Amino acid sequence: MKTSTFSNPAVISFFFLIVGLSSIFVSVNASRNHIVGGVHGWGLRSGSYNIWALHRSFAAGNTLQFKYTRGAHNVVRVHAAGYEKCRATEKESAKAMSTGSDKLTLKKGMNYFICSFEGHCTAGMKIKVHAK
Ligand SMILES: [Cu+2]
Repeated sequence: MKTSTFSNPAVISFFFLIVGLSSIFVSVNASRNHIVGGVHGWGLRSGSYNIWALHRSFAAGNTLQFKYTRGAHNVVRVHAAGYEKCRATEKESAKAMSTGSDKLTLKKGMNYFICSFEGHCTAGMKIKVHAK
């Protein structure tokens, strides 16, 4: 008697195992959190945050966590122009994060963030990240 490959219980179990493992992998990947600047966090320092970002890969749905002393900085999601000019629009500023431990979810494509405290962005508190 010939049995179809797809009615074989071992094949079916293997199939569901693979589906299960892939979904676990996808959810782990989506929930990945990146602490901006690593142990140095988000602050005034020498060097660009884009160099930190260069050595990492980011996916849409990942989060960037900005850690700093509350009241010393903030985080504002801006557009490309705001990133270049170090200037957030009124609408963007209204959504500024300032808890000292802010998590922002990456959108597919380029994501731009700055600190909107006077002079901080021009001093280097800006980051752009490409999410796959
Ligand atoms: Cu700042």
